[in-house]
Amino acid sequence: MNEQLIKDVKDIYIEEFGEDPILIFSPGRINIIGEHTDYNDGFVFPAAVDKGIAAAIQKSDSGVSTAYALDMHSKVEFELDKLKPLKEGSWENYVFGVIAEIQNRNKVVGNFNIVFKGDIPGGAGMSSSAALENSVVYGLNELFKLGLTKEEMIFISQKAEHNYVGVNCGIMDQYASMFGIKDHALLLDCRTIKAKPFKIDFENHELLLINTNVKHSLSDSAYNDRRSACENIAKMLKVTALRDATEDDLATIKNEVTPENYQKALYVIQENNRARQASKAMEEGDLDKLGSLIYGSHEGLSKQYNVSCEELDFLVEKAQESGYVIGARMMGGGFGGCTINLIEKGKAKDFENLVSRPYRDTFGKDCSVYSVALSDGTHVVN
Ligand code: GAF
Repeated sequence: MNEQLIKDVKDIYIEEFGEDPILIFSPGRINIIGEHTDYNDGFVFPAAVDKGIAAAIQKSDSGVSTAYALDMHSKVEFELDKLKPLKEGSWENYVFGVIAEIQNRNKVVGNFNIVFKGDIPGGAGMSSSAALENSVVYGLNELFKLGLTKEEMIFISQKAEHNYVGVNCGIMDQYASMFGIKDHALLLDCRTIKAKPFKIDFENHELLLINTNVKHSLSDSAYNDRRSACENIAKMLKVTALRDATEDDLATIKNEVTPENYQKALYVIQENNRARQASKAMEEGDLDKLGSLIYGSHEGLSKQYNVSCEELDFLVEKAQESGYVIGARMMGGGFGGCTINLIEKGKAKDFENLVSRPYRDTFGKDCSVYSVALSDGTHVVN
């Protein structure tokens, strides 16, 4: 966790509102494998990271509430009984959405002030949105003693995203951000919301992110379209979700769906199997197997699910050429953001040198390299 972030929100809170706030840190996430499986009731393998959102929050007796997004230099005053979504892309929707969803559960929130700031690069596919939502719901739960469980809080965050932000996301991001465990990744069953933690200690390998610096827009209808395509096919197959279908089941309706949607459903079924196999490979310490599943995931995301882009494909190809990256794929919703790479320890600099120049020459912009530390989930900072 970045101590400076915490200090910044605390200092500004005191400067603006003249009293000591409660401080919350809420992390972003990575995902080893299991992409676009969460809203199909499937398996995902995320972990919280040491980058995220710091929030300073306290009650207000001024008769209004205030939210201050330091990164955007943007401050808004609002009344709790007059909340409605603002235009697409407004950062306020994350805050308003969480409050509205708490109110929908008949819990009473009083006026408050919040100041927040983050260090997750925008559009990196590392879930700055879930980190923000979780920081707000967690902070309000602390402040007004709402008695919400962590599980209730993540569903509030998810609903805020659906109803105020307009993205019909699954539960992976909110779960990972809330329940993260230091040095662990979580194999989450998105149907039961039960996770198995795996200590991430690859001996000779590590995880490395490369950001394409291409910003995706999840609320771009592409995400929601894919979700409804999956749900329609599940309905045609008379199953609750694609998690319950096999490749053979899908083949029975091949002529009734478009070839594009057939490939998308096939991807989901295969990716769900890859996520399960990945957990087995981790249990057995079979990193080569894990790596090839990760490459397989990218192939599916790119060719079947169609959520990659040239920049992501380029970075994965370079990883394959390197000889020391044993698995690489795009991570998150897609259309930009980061690749996640399973790379031999000590080779990060070599890889950076291998990709940086050709990336700039090809796309006219730089990519950025981050190493990640796996961290605890949303918590109060003392
Ligand atoms: C985004 C969504 F928010 C998640 O729920 C998940 O579907 C992911 O894309 C793709 O795996 O991060």
